[in-house]
Amino acid sequence: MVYETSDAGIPFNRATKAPRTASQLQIDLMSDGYAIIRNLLSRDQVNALRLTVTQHLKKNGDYKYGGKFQLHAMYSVEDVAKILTVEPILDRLREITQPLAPILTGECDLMINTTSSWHNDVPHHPASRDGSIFSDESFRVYKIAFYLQDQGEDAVTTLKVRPKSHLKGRNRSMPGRPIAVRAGDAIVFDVRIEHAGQLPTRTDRAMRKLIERVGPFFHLDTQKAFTSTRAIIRRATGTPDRVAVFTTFGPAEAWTYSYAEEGRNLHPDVRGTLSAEVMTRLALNKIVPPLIGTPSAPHL
Ligand SMILES: O=C(O)CCC(=O)C(=O)O
Repeated sequence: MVYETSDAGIPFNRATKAPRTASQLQIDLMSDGYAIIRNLLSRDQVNALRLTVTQHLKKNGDYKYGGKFQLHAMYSVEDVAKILTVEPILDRLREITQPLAPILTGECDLMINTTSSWHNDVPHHPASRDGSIFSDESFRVYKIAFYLQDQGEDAVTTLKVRPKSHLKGRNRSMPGRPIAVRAGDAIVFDVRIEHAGQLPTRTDRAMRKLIERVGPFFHLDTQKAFTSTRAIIRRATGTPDRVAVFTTFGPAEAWTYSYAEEGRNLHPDVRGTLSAEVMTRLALNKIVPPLIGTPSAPHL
């Protein structure tokens, strides 16, 4: 289901299994595992964010998957924290987690030109192993994704999801669906849903294999060499950069704390603070500040 930014917060009032106060957006997320919100960022915000991310990742971040990543970016890039905490975005987070307050887990990724195969974002959670995370309908942890360029239905860059797979676990037989967006739209998806970004091409895979084989003889950082080789090919073919920002949130309830705790275990050394301006915005909008990266997490 696609939402216009002007639809924000319309209460849903029909007889359904969901609470009477649930919005249609909440219902769609629970049932399909994803939703699109059009025009959540203005053209100026998109341009500013794209420039900020591109410049940051020139000198910072990690080489991975043929591109570069910055994890926990709200701490390292103030302008990203500022744009992600504008009111229209926070209003949507509140709508999605209502009647509970939204919590930011602290996961906030910037990426440029990475490839990604089909996966979900919960493989590290213990409840993934026995599959119980997929059968619990009360699980509501989401990523909000901003792709900072248009990505059409047929483009290789377009995010693909397997609708409803958040309730089934890894299931390669379910059909994938491309989610076409324009820069400024947001895609919200359940972190359990199977999704894929720009799939590695045959050339990508062959190139990576070759670099992994010969890299050690030349003392090459294989991830960096893979990213650099892809960058040369992009430049030679005039392929524009693919840039995106993701942040993870959920309602102030046990699953969100437990998901964030597993993220904290994966990245125990992350520490961060947000500026007074961003903290004030979060407080005014009743959003719980990021869990990962702060000294200790509150528990229910
Ligand atoms: O590269 C993409 O578009 C997908 C990103 C992704 O898989 C993720 O954030 O979990």
